[in-house]
Amino acid sequence: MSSPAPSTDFRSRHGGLWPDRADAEARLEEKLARGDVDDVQAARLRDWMRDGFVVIPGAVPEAHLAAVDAAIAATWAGAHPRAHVEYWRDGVQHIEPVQPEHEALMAKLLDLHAYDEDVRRAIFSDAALGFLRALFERPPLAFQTLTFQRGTEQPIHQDTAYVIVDAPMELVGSWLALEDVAEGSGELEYYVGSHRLPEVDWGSGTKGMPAGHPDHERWLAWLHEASAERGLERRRFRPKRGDLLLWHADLAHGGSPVTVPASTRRSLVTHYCPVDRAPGYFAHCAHSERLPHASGASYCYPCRWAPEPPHERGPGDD
Ligand SMILES: O=C(O)CCC(=O)C(=O)O
Repeated sequence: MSSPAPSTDFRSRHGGLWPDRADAEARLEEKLARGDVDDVQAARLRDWMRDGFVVIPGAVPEAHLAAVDAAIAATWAGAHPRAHVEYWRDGVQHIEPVQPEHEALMAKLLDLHAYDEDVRRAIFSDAALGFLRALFERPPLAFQTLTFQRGTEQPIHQDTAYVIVDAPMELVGSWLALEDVAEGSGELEYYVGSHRLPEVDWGSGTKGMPAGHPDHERWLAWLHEASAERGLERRRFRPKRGDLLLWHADLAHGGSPVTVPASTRRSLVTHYCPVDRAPGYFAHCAHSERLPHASGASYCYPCRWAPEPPHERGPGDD
């Protein structure tokens, strides 16, 4: 896996997107003057540069959300035999083909965008694509989706440690609310502005954390300490159904504790990079090609089984 050449223009040794450049404000003014972005997009880009995330209310229309609900229900009922779930039991991770009984285990559905056009329409909403195009300056590639029913209680982390792209800082996450999110349901939480925390060096030559690194727990604790030292606000996301939050590759975020045990918090999470970048799994496992979508974006997915012709490929085929 390659990393972009280090540049003094960026905070990170691994480069980034134009809003990460030292002269991002001036670049934004130029884009406004040229008409490349409008006032609404410019305000969102300023939020992004300052806070490391942006919220777009009502990003996905109700009819499209209802179609996603139906796609999820159909998947649980067995409509996509190749679809997989991930769940944890006694500290052990399980990834298995979907079975109806998984639904009760708080399992997350993996990569539904691979099977379902209604899911693709939702992850490529006009609102999401407008913002991603402005950030990437080229079309996006959706390379992973996760469908949650409940709060994850995942410790606050930066995706760059776990979600690998050959240009590590050219990664964006999105969180689409599939229902109104209530207090105590394990809301997504994040430190506002934490995308600017000092960069961690795992000694791997990339931003990815080598599996089982002995400093993992220390790093998780440090994210809280460093955010608190800088007075960064720890905020919880309580969206309405259809609201979308997009976050920067290095925003420290996670799932808050579930204090109302039976509560659901249904959401669809997507990871995107620019279409000319490669997700880390391209080097390690069978995967689809970059498949064009009618929206102008592209998508791909890892294969958790032998590749099927014609558009699935083996590791390192690219
Ligand atoms: O939804 C959550 O609780 C956390 C999701 C998350 O952190 C991620 O997908 O990177």
